[in-house]
Amino acid sequence: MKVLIIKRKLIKTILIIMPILILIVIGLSINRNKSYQTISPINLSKNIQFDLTGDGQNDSIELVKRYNAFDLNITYHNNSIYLSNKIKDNILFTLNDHWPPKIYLNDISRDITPEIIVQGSKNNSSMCYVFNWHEGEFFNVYSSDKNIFGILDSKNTKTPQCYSVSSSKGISSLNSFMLINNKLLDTTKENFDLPSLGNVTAFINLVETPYELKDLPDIFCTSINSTELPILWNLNKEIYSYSFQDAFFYDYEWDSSADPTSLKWRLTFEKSKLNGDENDKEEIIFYLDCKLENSLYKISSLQKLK
Ligand SMILES: [Ca+2]
Ligand SMILES: [Ca+2]
Repeated sequence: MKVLIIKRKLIKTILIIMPILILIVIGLSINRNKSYQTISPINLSKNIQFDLTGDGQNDSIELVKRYNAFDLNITYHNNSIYLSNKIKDNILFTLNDHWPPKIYLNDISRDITPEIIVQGSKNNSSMCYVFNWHEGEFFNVYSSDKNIFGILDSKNTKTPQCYSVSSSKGISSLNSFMLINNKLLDTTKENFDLPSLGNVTAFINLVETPYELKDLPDIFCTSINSTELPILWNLNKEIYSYSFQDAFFYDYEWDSSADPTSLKWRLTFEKSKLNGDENDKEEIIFYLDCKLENSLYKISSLQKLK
């Protein structure tokens, strides 16, 4: 009789605890998805440490102003290097208040150590570099003056591919590569298209147009949150003008053939006061989500920072 009561109690306890455990697991997985889906560069104002050399020891990246230019200083294994020493003219980026450098870490070569992707401006034009750690040294494996850079197959079963493209020249300027065994493999001849580029380019044009449009082009998903589109009518274009600077993107959901179904974009624009002087400029940032809808990649979410 006693054994039966204990068994009942045990079953009761399990019935109470199980749903709680399931809820905790679901909650954790949602949180993991959330943090995974943010598309933010490294916050250089905080002293955040990363292992850039794959030895389990944290290293640090610091943005510094040096010789009238922006430089990146990396401290690792008691060494310290400037990434500008790894490129031809020794200037990563020129100083620019409304177009500061952004750093993204992503393991493009899938060897545990992240590649360092840096976007910024040199004499008011975009510049992008990829640095890779290999055999005890940092190397500049890729440089481009195109203003859009991103990664497809970023976290699926395929090898990640990087893409760069000029927003003004469009798809004909598309360039792509993979990093295989720390060597760059040019895949440009195999890639003719970039999912969501068409509608993101239309979005860039929409923001740059010097007046507010009455009707929006057909680039948004019907499911887009109704609070998000009004952002486009609140840009005060009678006072400000907008000029696209650069963008970074990656894919984060795929279909059964590992083709992307969802992509995230981060776009920066120069916001200038009409009739203002050179100092009346600032950077504004848009976050876009693009989803495959009826075989088109449409914008499913739009957010503005600043
Ligand atoms: Ca390290
Ligand atoms: Ca790597």
